[in-house]
Amino acid sequence: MKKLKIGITCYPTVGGSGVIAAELGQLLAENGHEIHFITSSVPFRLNKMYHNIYYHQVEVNPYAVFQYPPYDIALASKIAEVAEREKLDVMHVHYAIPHAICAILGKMMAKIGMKIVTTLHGTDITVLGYDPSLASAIRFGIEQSDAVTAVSNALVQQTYDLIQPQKKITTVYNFVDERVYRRVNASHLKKEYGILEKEKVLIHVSNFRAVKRVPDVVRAFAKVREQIPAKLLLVGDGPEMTVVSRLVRDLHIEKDVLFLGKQDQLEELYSISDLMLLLSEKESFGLAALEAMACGVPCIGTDIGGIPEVIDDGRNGYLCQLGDIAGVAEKALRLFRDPALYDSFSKAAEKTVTEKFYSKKILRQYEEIYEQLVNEV
Ligand code: GMT
Repeated sequence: MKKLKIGITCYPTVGGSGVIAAELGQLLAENGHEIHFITSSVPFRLNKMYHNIYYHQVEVNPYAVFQYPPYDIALASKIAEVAEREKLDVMHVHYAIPHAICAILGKMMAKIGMKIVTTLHGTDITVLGYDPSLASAIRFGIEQSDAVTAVSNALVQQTYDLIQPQKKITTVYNFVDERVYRRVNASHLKKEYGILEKEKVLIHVSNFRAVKRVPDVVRAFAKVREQIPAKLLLVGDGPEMTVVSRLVRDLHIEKDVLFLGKQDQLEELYSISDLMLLLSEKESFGLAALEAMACGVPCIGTDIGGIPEVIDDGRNGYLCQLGDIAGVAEKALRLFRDPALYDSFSKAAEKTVTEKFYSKKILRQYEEIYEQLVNEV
């Protein structure tokens, strides 16, 4: 394939969409494309030097008269500046609003023929899509993009239901970097955290927003722990943390719940875990579940959004109804009490990643989209 100049915009802070954008940029660079990140700070997973990855910072003017700093305008101007100077072939933005709108505006300012690819990640549709004041802007961003992808079939359907755009939306699943996400020897961590060999380790990783239903995770864990020795690793931080800490205290399980805060090197934490819990009420994909599965950790998730496209119920994990805490605990115990069943789930989890969500396969799907657009007359 012809090597392209590709701009990428995402929210660079911790979050699945930023992770995917940063890792996609690295894989594209490894395939010989020239990558220009145009973001408000360096994407947090972008921690290796590549000669063909550039980073252009969006500076927002703090002019006192502005009640709200104009990030969108600053980003559009930066996209225009970079696109024009570097002659970008493609601008790939993650999130319909504001990023697709900024790319459309940037392209108009730059007056060049660059193509715009927009990837929908979830909350831009499943939360903002319910706001009537934003729905037309989201529809505009989608319809004016040259190609639109979404991270699951469920999200494609939700976008059509909520936003009703006249545009083809293609599912391109998320992926993990298999070189990073694999089972590693991190047994020293167990000792350091004071986790006993006989204890099962459950893990939850998220940004602790209300949609993640972390209290359900804690309640399900408390039921498991009534039956077998177990520890819960809570990884991440966010608005629900106070509620979660209070619940842990009220349930008197403080000594078995470890609040680890925001962490890198998640593969080490997954490698000491036996089960991942993702009990969200909205989840367009569930990248954290995929990362855990890549390390051989089965996952129990809610039967919501894109989670059933990641968890194959009864094969590599289990699905439960939202809020079915007793069901989650019962399924976790079933797995822990049957080592042969557990082993088959763990192997199936790894296989799902290498077959359905293999990074090279997903990379190729994005490359084909870019290729088709730049070859259009
Ligand atoms: O889940 C979040 O709160 C973060 C959000 C984001 O923008 O990073 O995650 C969304 O995108 C991820 C990557 O595609 C998906 O794995 C998450 O399922 C999705 N979150 C929701 O739909 C709530």
